[in-house]
Amino acid sequence: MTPDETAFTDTLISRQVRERIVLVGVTLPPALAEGTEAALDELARLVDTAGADVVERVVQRRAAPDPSTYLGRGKAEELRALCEAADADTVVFDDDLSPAQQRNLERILGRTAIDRTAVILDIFAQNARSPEGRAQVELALLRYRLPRLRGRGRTLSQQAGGIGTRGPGETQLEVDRRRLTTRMRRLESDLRQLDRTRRTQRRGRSRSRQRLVSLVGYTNAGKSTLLNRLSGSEVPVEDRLFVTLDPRTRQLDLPGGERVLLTDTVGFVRKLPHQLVEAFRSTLEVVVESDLLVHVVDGCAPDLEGQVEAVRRVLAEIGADERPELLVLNKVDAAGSGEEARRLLDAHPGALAVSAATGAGIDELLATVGDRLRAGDRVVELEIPWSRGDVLAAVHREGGIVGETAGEGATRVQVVLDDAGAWRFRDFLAS
Ligand SMILES: Nc1nc2c(ncn2[C@@H]2O[C@H](COP(=O)(O)OP(=O)(O)OP(=O)(O)O)[C@@H](O)[C@H]2O)c(=O)[nH]1
Ligand SMILES: [Mg+2]
Repeated sequence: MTPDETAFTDTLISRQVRERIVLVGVTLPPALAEGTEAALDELARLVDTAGADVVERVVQRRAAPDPSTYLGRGKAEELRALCEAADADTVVFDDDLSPAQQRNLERILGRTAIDRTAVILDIFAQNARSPEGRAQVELALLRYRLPRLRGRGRTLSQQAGGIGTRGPGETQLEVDRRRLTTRMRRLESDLRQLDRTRRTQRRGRSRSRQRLVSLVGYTNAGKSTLLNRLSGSEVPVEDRLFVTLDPRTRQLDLPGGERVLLTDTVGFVRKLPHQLVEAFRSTLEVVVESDLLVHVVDGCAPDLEGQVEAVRRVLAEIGADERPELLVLNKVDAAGSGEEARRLLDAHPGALAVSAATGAGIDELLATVGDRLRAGDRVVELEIPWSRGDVLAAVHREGGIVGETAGEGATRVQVVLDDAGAWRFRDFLAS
């Protein structure tokens, strides 16, 4: 491996010592301070998961973020005094900081300033295990770092190996930038290769017409516990955020005798960094192609509706918001009588309450999954131009053909398709 191809796996929060962290949230109108407090509670959990200790939290109200220092210079100077008193190593902002804001803040604060995105990237970097997961996370980290290279140049230069790595007339910053983009291109090409392999495997599955069910939801909602409960497997489960990064797929036998594939994948969170969503796009493709999404909600979490909303926002970002969804309130053994849990069930007719831990409600869940998959079946009329023999062949493979007639330059086919099938052939629906 040349120096330009070595991995940049160092993270933004130190793993050698537990850093002392100050959290900063800003309330912008019309938001309420309570919302900011709740966001900071979650940020504290993220920081703890990343391996650091929160020593202070600050909530500030502002009319609008300051473009150069986010907080405003005066407030940033007050924050510096507070950091000194608390002997803090790093300040974590709940909102995204632009590279310039970050740089200016670091200068005023005299210590590292990072944002929520960086903390989430850090956790992912710690949890990634498979080669693909690691490549995805590293790519997301580099995309985050590239525009911030000036501020972080020191860290990268230390890794660069010094003498011999710098080309004639290149500044250290240029060297860093070149190494970083070379590495990014390498990762992108590795990921494309992995994606091609997966596509081939998927084509095999689509020929067998096995239905696909995906578990989605907020991180720590109990998706992996539910996968284990439903399929009798033993994927890792922990009371930590983002334990699962690599998707796991298991066979699942439904009460009707049908066998489907059940996939557990990465959990979502509010403001999931778009760099991660991008990098994980191919992993999350299984979600986009699912016949049914089982959306698992943690009945013990604060602000259930807010979490449901955050998950749906990520689903929309990956293009899976039109997939049929079954809402499942988990952990009812611990939260069954909770006021918020009851409100969620009232607000979403058809939602089920289960406990992946005790097995309560699981039989009903399995029966409902079967019903929902079958409910999608219907006869659809398609009009396929003669020039699209490939599409006609695909329809024959996937659906039960009811009737077929030749028309003007096109074949009209009546075929039984499920939701996913109808969606796949939506461009050929006869008017
Ligand atoms: N009380 C209770 N705890 C549960 C239940 N299901 C899961 N848990 C706990 O919730 C925590 C998270 O469970 P996981 O299955 O790892 O959650 P996940 O959604 O896969 O989380 P990530 O992969 O980290 O996003 C663990 O401590 C589980 O033991 C349940 O039905 N009741
Ligand atoms: Mg999990």
